[in-house]
Formats: sequence, structure tokens, C-alpha cells
Amino acid sequence: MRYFNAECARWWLVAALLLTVGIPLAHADTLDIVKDRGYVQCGVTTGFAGFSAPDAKGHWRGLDVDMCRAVAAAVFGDASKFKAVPLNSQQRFTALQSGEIDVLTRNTTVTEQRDTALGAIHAGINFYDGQGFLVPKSLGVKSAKELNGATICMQTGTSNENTLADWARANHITYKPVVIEQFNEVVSAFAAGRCDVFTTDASGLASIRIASLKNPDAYEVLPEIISKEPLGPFVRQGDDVWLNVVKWSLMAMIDAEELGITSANVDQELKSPNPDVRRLLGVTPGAGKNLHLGEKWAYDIIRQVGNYGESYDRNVGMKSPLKIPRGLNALWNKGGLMYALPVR
Ligand SMILES: N[C@@H](CCC(=O)N[C@@H](CS)C(=O)NCC(=O)O)C(=O)O
Repeated sequence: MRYFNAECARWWLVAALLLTVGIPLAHADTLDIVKDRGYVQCGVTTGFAGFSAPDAKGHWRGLDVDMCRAVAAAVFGDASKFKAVPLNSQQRFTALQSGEIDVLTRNTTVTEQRDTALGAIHAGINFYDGQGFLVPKSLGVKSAKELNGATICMQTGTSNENTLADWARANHITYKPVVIEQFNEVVSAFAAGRCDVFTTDASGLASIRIASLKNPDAYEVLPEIISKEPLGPFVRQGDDVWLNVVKWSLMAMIDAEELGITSANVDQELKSPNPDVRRLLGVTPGAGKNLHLGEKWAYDIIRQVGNYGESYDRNVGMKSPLKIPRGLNALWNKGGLMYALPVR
């Protein structure tokens, strides 16, 4: 029964309840529902700077929010036609499955189990990450290998719980887990010294260090990355039309970066003789119709949200407080893994 873990058990319980009260689990027409409603509902975090968090004016910003805005731009020609639904780690898959949200755009790792048994399916990868450790410098630890006996904070309902357990076993490290459901409470516990270490995705640790802790310089991320955490948007299984809308909205952003199309030059690019550019921007029609969208779907994404590199830089990269290097998230032809599938 090892693979029937708590995350899976919780989902089946909710699924059984929903079936009992007669709420349909499959929404095979999400695009129509979204069009009728007039906005897209995206599941985001409860506030995770750089990825999904409200700014000073209460507007949701971040790399994952841009994924949501891209879908809104593709469907409505207006990136502002979305509603961010804050969800903690535990709530996210039930919110997707019950139809409370149309798409989960929230630092969620693609795993085999989530893509199968949880009734969800990923629509691409918008950030390649890995799990790491954040410690106060005062702990005097320079490597994760020195964490034997440590108290380690993490959040309920994350892949981080199992990954840490596997890694610790393999490395003969014993630790005391402190597992807390609400994000702000894990951060407070860590800041108050109730645990020695915070473990989650390295991107999350960078965000916590810079945005959630009073004195970022008093903390450091240890060098070890103990897992692969490919993060991406998820939709419900059984709705290929909607899966394609989300998948190709992300692809359009990556494709635009590959082709050198930005929010600033997209209008000039409408005159480009390059057939790839012409197809992406809808000058040569076809892609929009195939996706059940208007032919300006990708043009609207690029003009209003920008290409992937613009979104990365402004939210989590060098133009942001987080300053996370592109690393694996650089384009495939610049040493990274971001590779757009061709629009043709
Ligand atoms: N990528 C991992 C971890 C993602 C995750 O939920 N991380 C926590 C960080 S402690 C988070 O984002 N919390 C924000 C929240 O609950 O609002 C997963 O998919 O399970």
C-alpha cells in the first residue's frame, strides 16, 4: 500500500463524496464554460512572491499568474479576464477536480501519480525546479549532509514530504518533520526557530528568503538539490480542447522567445516574412481555429503578457527581487530545457 499515500487517499474521499451528491467529475467543455462565464478561474497559491502573490494594490502577479493571464488573453483577447483563487498545497487538486477552478497555475510538480490517479493532467512545464533546503546561517551548516538530527519544516500536501523522506533514508539522515498546513504558518514557525530547516522547491526557498523573512541575509539555501521538480499548469483529465488551450498558451510564450518576438516588437513582427512568425501571430490563419480560439490568440498573449523570457525576467529573474538565474529554464538553444513545440 506504499503508493496509496495520504494525498491520493484524500482525493478519493472527495471524489466519492462528489459522486454521491451527483456533481459531475468530468467537465468536457471547460472552454465553453469559461467563455460563457467571461473569465477564467485559476488556482494560485495563498501568496508566493514571484510565482503568485498579490501586489500592493491587490493585483495578482507572478510567473504562474502570467500563465493564467496568457490563457485569459488567448480566450478573451484580454489578459485581465481572470480570477485568482488562492489555494494552499493541500486544497489544490480537489479545487481542480470539483470545478472550482478551470486550471491550476501554481508551482505544482508534475508526477506520474498526479497525472493519473488524481484525475489531473499537466499541460506543460513552466519552471524546471528541484527541492532544496533553507537554513539560518547561525545554524552553521554548509551542506545538507550535515542535517542529521535537524528539525525540518515543510507544508502538508506537497511532494516535498515524500521526497525528503526518500532522500533522508538513502543518506542515513534522521530528522524531525514539522508539517504544517498553512503556508504563512510554516514560514512563521521557521522564522521563530521552531525548526532548523525549511524544505521545498528551490524557487520557493528563494521567494521565502527574499519576500517572507525579515532579514534575508541571515539565511542561505544549501547547495544540494535533492530532486527534480518540474512545475507546470494542470487541468482536469478528459477535456482535450481545454488541455490544448492551456498547453498552447504556454507554448506560444516560449515560441515567441525563440522567434525573438516580444511585447514591444509584436506589432512590427506582424509584417515578418518568416512563416513560423506569421503562423504564430495569426497572419497566416489556422492555429486559432484549430484551438477553437480567435486567430489573434498568440498575438494577444505576447502583446499583453510578453514572451516566456520577459515573464521570467520580470517575475523571478534578474529584473525581479528573486534574481533566479535562467539555468534549466533557459531556452534549449541557450543551454536550458525550454523548447517550444512548433505552431504549424
Ligand atoms: N512543487 C511541490 C511543492 C509546491 C508547494 O505547494 N509549495 C509550498 C511551499 S512551502 C507552497 O507553494 N505553498 C503556498 C501556499 O500554500 O499558499 C508540489 O507540487 O507539491
